[in-house]
Amino acid sequence: MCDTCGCSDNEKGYTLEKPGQKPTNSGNDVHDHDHSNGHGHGHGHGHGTSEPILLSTPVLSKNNLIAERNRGIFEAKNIKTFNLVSSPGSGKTTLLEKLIPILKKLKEVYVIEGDQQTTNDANRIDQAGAMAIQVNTGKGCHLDAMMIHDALLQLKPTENSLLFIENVGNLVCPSLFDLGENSRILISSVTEGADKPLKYPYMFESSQLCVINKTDLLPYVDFRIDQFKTNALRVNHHLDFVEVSATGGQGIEELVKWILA
Ligand SMILES: Nc1nc2c(ncn2[C@@H]2O[C@H](COP(=O)(O)OP(=O)(O)OP(=O)(O)O)[C@@H](O)[C@H]2O)c(=O)[nH]1
Ligand SMILES: [Zn+2]
Ligand SMILES: [Zn+2]
Repeated sequence: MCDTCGCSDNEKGYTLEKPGQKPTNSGNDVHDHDHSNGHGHGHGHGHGTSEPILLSTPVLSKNNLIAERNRGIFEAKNIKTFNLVSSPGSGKTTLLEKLIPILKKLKEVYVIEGDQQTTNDANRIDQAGAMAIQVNTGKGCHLDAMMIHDALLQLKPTENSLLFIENVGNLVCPSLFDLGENSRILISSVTEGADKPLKYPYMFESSQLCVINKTDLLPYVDFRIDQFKTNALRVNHHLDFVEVSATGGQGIEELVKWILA
């Protein structure tokens, strides 16, 4: 997690940006230095310590309080919320591009996009026809509940809608941060290897659905789906699976059913 990188202490070091609009700067530019000097530190304090900061308890309990507030908003407005987590490039945005035109026929769809930099993904979602807002986390490697809370104030999702949160591509830190979502969907592509559930157990443990993506590439990669599932079930025996090809469209209907169930 962030014990050494200190990114959990990233208070207000992020920006919010809607496609075609100027970013809302959170004001506090705490990221004017890098970590290449070999010591871990939280942001917003001096460099006088070489001790890694143990952030877990206070940072996570503060996050959990705000996540509960988000959950209350979602429940009150009957907004079904999904936190999409994965390693970089597993196909989260491509999947959303496929899902949006289908889901839009049934409900309003909103997307909060999380990346360290760029509005590329929010622009892609905008093109796909859903309302999107981009959260740029700067050096932070995950979204937290406060970022979602702030993004909601701008996005203003309507009652009975669907909200997808595309987390920062990272199989480690996002697992620790409850955003107030209904479900966590982990996307794992066949190019990543069947051992990922064992290497990154917390993410698999904390997810409800695992989407196995890029199945069109199965003939070209050494990936055994049965082995992957066995590994994932060892970590979380409640985990559901849907096998898809986001680019080809196979399995998307089954994924839609899971989302609407
Ligand atoms: N062959 C194949 N390629 C895919 C599939 N899904 C996504 N890709 C490709 O994988 C690359 C990454 O896809 P993205 O949708 O940008 O992945 P992402 O998870 O949103 O990436 P980050 O937001 O950067 O973490 C792109 O070149 C996609 O075209 C798939 O089902 N099959
Ligand atoms: Zn981190
Ligand atoms: Zn993406």
